[in-house]
Amino acid sequence: MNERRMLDDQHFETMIEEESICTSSNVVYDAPHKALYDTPMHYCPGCGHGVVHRLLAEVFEEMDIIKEVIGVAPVGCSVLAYNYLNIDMSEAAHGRASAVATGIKRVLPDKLVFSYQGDGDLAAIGTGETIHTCNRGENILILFINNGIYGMTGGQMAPTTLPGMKSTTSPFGRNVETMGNPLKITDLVAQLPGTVYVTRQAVHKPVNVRKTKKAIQKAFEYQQNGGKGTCFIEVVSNCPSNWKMTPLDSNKWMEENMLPFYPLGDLKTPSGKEN
Ligand SMILES: Cc1ncc(C[n+]2csc(CCOP(=O)(O)OP(=O)(O)O)c2C)c(N)n1
Ligand code: SF4
Ligand SMILES: [Mg+2]
Repeated sequence: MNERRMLDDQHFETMIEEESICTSSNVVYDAPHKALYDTPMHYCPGCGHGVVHRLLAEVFEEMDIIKEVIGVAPVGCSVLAYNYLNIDMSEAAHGRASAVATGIKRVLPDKLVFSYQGDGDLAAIGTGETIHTCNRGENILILFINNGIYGMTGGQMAPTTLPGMKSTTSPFGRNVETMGNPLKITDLVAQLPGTVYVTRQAVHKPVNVRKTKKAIQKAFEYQQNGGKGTCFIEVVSNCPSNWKMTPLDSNKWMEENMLPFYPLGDLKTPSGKEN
């Protein structure tokens, strides 16, 4: 038997082995096919947006609310969220997602409404809408993906950019003397009487992915049970492309630099118990 033939036989055996293992009865983890379209996402490898989309889809399927949820997509990298989530969705002009979500919820109070927004969208262009939506206590979920940068437009400084953090508009690092302090908008909305559940999570590790999913689920459960105000979930995330790091390095950097500044955990819960 020549060497080539031996390799072919080995390859064949491996294939047979894989075929007998990869059967539908052996599947332990699969994509949420009902709530997520089976299409490639445009997000960069390692970007947190894709993980959060998946979590949303899992929650929709598990809570059986696919037909009841309405999402509002922002302007930013997640502008195309409606191409991935198989639910009713609307697009909003830059920063206005929570205002659009307010309108939808008021017209269709039985629907479960959420906005999905980046930090530039929510904490810069839409600061006014965010604060007033939360202060009015609209019964919606605001899902806020904070990667500390304007991802879509090429990595400009955002209100959430850390002190000393480099961006295309702060190439020597953010100088708070001239560029101002980063805005901890989640801490701010937690102080408003209209918010009922405010939490800060992440998706860089399995344990954090699970906690974020739990938070999303809780927020929809509160809304389903009548809701007593705005739910606000910040997900501290990464932007490997504009941070100019590998996905792995970006998660490490995020943990070492973003999390001390934006600590994870509940800031406000309906029961008043924070963790
Ligand atoms: C009124 C207005 N200002 C600016 C822009 C340009 N713009 C599009 S996306 C974006 C940044 C989005 O950043 P972020 O919300 O943090 O989302 P990310 O891409 O980081 O997820 C900007 C400034 C615009 N489309 N409309
Ligand atoms: S540019 Fe950044 S935020 Fe946008 S998809 Fe790529 S990694 Fe994600
Ligand atoms: Mg951003």
